Amino acid sequence: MPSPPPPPVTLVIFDMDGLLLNVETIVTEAASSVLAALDLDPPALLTPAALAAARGRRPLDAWQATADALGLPPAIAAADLLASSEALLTARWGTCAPMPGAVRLVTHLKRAGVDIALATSTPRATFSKKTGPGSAWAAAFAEAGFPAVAASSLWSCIVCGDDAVVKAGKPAPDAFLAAAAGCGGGGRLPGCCLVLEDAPAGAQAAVAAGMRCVMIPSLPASEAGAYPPVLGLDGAAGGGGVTESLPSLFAFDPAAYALPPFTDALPAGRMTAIPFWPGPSAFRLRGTVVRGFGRGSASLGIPTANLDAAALLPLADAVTGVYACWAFLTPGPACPTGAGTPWPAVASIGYNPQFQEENARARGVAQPQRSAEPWLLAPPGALPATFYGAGLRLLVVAYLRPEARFEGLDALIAQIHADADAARAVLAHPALTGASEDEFFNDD
Ligand code: RBF
Ligand code: MG
Repeated sequence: MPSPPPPPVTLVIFDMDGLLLNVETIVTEAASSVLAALDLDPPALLTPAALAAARGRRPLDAWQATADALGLPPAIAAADLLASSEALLTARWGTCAPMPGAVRLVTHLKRAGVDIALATSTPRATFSKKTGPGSAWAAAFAEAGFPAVAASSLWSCIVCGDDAVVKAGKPAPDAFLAAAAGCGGGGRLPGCCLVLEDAPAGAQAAVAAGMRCVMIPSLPASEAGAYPPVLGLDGAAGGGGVTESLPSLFAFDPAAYALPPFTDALPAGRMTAIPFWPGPSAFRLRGTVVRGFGRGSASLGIPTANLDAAALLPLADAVTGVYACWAFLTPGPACPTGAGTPWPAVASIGYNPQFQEENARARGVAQPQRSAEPWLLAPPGALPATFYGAGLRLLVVAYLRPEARFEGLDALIAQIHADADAARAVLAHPALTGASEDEFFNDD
C-alpha cells in the first residue's frame, strides 16, 4: 500500500553552526591548536572521523566525542579541552559569517510568512556573541533589511543547547521537540516540521524527533564517508527521516516541500542563475594566481587561473559550486596586460569530483584539496597566456549549479561552456551590472 503523503510543512527548524553560520573554520583551527598543545607522541590530529563525530553536539559533548574518536588518554578531560578552546574562541564568535545562501533562505521564508525556528547546540551566552549586536551575523541581516531587533524577531522560537528544556543534546531529539513545542498557538506536530542540518548528530536528532530533515553537510563530500551510517534517505516516502542531502543552501528548493518558491532566479543562457549581489551573500576572495593541477585545462581550451589555497580559508570547507563572478587582476609585472579592470568570469570552487582519483594520487594524500578556478572571459589577446604570481580578486555574485561528475571529459567541457554562457548572460543582467564597480575593486 502506498504510504500517505506527508502533512504540509508548517514550521522550518534550522540548525545554526555549520548550516547558517560558518563557525567550523575557527572551531577547527582552535581545536587543532588545543590538540597540538597536548604535545602527545604521536601528535593528536583532528581527523575527518573526529570532526564528523563532534559536529552538531553541545560543546562538552563535542570534545568528549573528539577525545573518544581520537583515543586520547583518559587523563585528558573533555572539560579541560573545552576550557582551552573557549579561551581561544570567545573573542572571535562575533566574526563568524553567514554561510552562502543562509540570509537569502531565512529572509525568504520569513517574508513569505513561513514560521521558522532555531534549534542550536550552542549555549545561550555563546549564541548571543555569535548573533548579537556587533556580530557579522547581525550586520548581514541588517543589510538584508532585518536590523538587530527585527533579526531576533525572525524566529518563532530559539532553543539553545543549555536551555532547561534540552535535557540531552543532539543526537537526542530534545532541542527539535522543544522548538516545535515552543512555537505559538500550541506548538507543532513533529510531522509538520522540516529540519535543516549540516551534522550527522543533528540529522539523527531530527529523525529521532520524527521530523523530516534536509542535510547540507558541512564536511566536504569527499569526507562524508566519515559520517556514521544513520542517514539513509528514508524520509522521502513521508514520515520522519532524511529526505535529501544537498551541496549548498542555494540548492534547496522550498517548493519541493510545498513551501513558497523562490522568485529570484534569473534566466542565464540555457541555465538559470541565483544572483546575490548586492547583499550579504556576495563573497569576496583575494589571493594569488598559482599553477593548477596540471589537468591541462589550457589545452582543453579552458584557460582557467587557480587561486592559492589560502585565499579560500574564509569560505567554510564544504562551500563548493559553479558561480558567476567578476575577476580583477592587480596591475604589475606578473600581468602586463588586462590588469586593473574587472573581467566577467565563471568559477568552479570545490573538489573537482570529475578528477577525484587523479587529485588524490597527484598529491599523495587521501583527500583532494579544494580549488577556486575562475575562467576569465576576456576577448582573445586581452590577457597574457599565463599570469602566475599576479594578485587576483573575485567578487562572486551568482550561483549557477553544484559541482558534478560527468560521463567523460567531453560532457564536462560542454557543461563548462554552457556555464560560461550563463555567467556572461547573468553578469549582463541589470540586477548585476553594477557589481563590476563594487568598491572591492578600488585600489588599496
Ligand atoms: N570539475 C568537476 O569535477 N566538476 C564540475 O562540475 C566542474 N565544473 C567546472 C565549471 C567551470 C566553469 C570551470 C572553469 C571548471 C569546472 N571544473 C569542474 C573544473 C575542471 O575540472 C577543470 O577546470 C579542468 O581542469 C578542466 O579541464
Ligand atoms: Mg550544525
